[in-house]
Amino acid sequence: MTTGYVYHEVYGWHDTGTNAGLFGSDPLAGIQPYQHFENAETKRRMHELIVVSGLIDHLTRIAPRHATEDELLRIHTPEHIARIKSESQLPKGGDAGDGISPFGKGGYEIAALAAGGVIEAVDAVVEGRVTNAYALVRPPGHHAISSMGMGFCIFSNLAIAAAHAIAARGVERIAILDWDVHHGNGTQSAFYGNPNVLTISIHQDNVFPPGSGALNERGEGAGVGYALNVPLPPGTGDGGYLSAMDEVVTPAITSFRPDLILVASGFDASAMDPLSRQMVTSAGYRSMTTRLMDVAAATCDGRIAMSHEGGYSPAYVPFCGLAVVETLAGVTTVPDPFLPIVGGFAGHELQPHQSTVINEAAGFVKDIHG
Ligand code: 9RB
Ligand code: ZN
Repeated sequence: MTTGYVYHEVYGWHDTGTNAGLFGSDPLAGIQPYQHFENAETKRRMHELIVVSGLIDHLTRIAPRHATEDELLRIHTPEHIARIKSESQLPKGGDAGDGISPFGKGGYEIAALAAGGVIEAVDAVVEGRVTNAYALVRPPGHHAISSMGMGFCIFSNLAIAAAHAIAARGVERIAILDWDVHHGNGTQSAFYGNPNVLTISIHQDNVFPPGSGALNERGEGAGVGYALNVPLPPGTGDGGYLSAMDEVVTPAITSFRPDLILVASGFDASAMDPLSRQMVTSAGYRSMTTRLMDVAAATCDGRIAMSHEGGYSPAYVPFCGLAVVETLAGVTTVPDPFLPIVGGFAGHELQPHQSTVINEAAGFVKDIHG
């Protein structure tokens, strides 16, 4: 078993500027310049931990490439691509589309390298060069829709890679799990009418995008039943997340019988994240990965490719990410020093109000067929 790994230093050069978290500085309104929430640090530190821990010696490095315009066009409109390309040439760059997702000069090329990095990870898995793969890319992708970027995302990296696998590699059925704490609206919208791509998003109920990702978003037309959402209440910890894996994700993927499993892997459901109110620990992410590898072994010879999304705790994301990539590779390196603290928080066990949501989503699994 081998695990592929994509990273490039220039992912850290995607420049989101000096926004105070979300908002541009505005001294007259009391907003002091700071860092954008989506800055390089969490991802750069995860990569460095992968190197320093020695995990890198167990991984097969995969070089990213730029996604071509034709590859981007499988998901995005020509107008969106042209606008990003032209703003990318401006001295101060532009914005992905919603006014809170800035990018610096050359942002187009870095975003195309993120999408192309995920394509390369998927190709390596589909061609059997590796069993599974993790693409530690930036900018993230799962909120970007056909006509615009949003929520810090420029291009829909994972949807572009899935469309590539189908159009260029003959893959027929793909299951996409999104465990980022926010709703994977962009990935979902790309395949909303498509019964050959199952999208499952586990997220904190109604955080971002506002009003997106409710239980009743289930697909349209021929795709009805092939979008699943599990909007967990705030405060959900390892028990709730593992229950969602056991009661919804595993049965759904087992029924669907995919050829390939993709994961939008954000770490913003962690117990240390500043943008959400969930409590997942590195042990939780480790167990979720094991659960997914088990269902992948049973359905698609273990083929999993993961694409990095959000996660905003510079201290904790590296240990959550390490746990996932270690599990994919079947090795352990350094322990998570935070685990005794965050694992000791009260409330990790599955709670009744979490079960209510999970059971409702589990009720939709009967409509999924292979
Ligand atoms: C603004 C809003 C956001 C936008 C994006 C995120 C996180 C994305 C992520 C969080 C909050 C709303 C500026 C809503 O990590 N995805 O994985 N907030 N955006 N309203 N307004 C005015
Ligand atoms: Zn997120």
